[in-house]
Amino acid sequence: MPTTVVLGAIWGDEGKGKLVDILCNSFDICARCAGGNNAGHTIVANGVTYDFHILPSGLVNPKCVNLIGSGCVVHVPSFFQELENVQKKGLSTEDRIYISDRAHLVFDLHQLVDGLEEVELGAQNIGTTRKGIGPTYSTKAARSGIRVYELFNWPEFEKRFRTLAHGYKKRFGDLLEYDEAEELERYKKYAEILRPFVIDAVVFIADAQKKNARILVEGANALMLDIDYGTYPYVTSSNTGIGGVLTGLAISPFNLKSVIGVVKAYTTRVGAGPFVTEQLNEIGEHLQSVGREWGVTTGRKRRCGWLDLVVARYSHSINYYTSINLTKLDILDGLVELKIAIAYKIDGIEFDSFPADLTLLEKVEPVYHTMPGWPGKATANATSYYDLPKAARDYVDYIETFLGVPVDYVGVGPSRDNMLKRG
Ligand code: 2SA
Ligand code: GDP
Ligand code: MG
Repeated sequence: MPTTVVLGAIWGDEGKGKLVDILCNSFDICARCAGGNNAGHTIVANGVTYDFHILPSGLVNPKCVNLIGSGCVVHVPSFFQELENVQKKGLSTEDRIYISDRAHLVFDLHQLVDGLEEVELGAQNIGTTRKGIGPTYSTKAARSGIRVYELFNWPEFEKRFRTLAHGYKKRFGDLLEYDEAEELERYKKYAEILRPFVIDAVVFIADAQKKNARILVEGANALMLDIDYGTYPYVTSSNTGIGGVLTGLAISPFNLKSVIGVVKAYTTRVGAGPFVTEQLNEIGEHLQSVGREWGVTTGRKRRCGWLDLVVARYSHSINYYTSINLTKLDILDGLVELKIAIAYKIDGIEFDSFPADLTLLEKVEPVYHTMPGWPGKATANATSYYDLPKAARDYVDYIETFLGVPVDYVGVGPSRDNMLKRG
């Protein structure tokens, strides 16, 4: 049975959660493959707004079983807090959420270190969510990280935990105000209550594939935040692109039949780093306020600018999208003129690829294609694609032709109902 993957195509917050929730109706399993509770996925269903961070968005659909895969990093207190929050909103989670025993644990210690590293970087800071993501993937790569299953062998866990804390204390000295004994004590309790959620996810995914279960993979963050292909070092610390799906879930590459790239009708970025089409003017402010562009995890204002198809094409050349979900088209309602970056210029010379070298990116001037908006008409809450103003359909057609990928879904509002299926 083919697996579908939903991936953020740009710098995140494109509306992946909403698409995952809509698609979940046709899937048995929803699986996160990478990242941790730095992610913030919003779903508006039946008048209720849910924000998911480490939990997969498939929890809103009562028939869907959810997995936090081996490539993820899990802060256990936040996992339980989030579970409680969604239960309070009426979702039943019993026997519907599992964690891979190979996933790495994020400790409060990692979160403190995340903050200290950001302070150390000063003006060059990454603008992380301070959820401990970078330090946890760093200790994973350095082979001093601790995996979920280790919680169930307490003497060994305690030894490795103390070694980890000792290493950080040596590195940060008095700057690290941290109560090691207190955190360790809490994990003794977590070891008991976490057990029913922990599974061998390799066996789980292999069995699911044998049984022809329908698997939906929920990407977190987005390609331009990928540790290898994003705007390094202004990235998160996992593989947020298609590569992370295979390593994070041990899913058969031959089952991947559909990769949906989620692209916002304009561009946003939260945190530091290059952003060629950023609009530090009234257009940027309009997109930020009308689009309600605030971080779901940190509440930070998101930076806003025009759609950048150079970035989208680069993203497609890595993730090989089979279709696109264009979201938040309604936020462009009311604008007289729209711009789309279609090439970059450095020192008057035009090129159409996305450079790895950040010093080159600093010099880039975007080459814009200008299109008319649809002032006086609205896309918000449209119920059929063909009811959209002609100029809005032209905007969608332009993106589709430029990327050579069908735009199969168009978002015109935050709710489950505000998704137009094309074709
Ligand atoms: P981190 O915390 O180490 O992963 O941060 C590294 C960079 O990755 C960015 N990042 C994100 N970008 C967009 N959305 C994210 N999730 C939240 C949301 C963000 C928030 O849905 O709004 O609430 O601020 C997310 N998570 C990480 C981050 O900004 C750094 O640039
Ligand atoms: P994700 O991280 O990709 O899941 O996206 P976020 O939840 O961080 O941010 C997307 C925001 O846009 C959320 O507040 C969504 O409810 C909202 N949203 C998603 N699609 C649309 C859309 O088509 N139109 C509007 N107006 N809002 C949308
Ligand atoms: Mg988000």
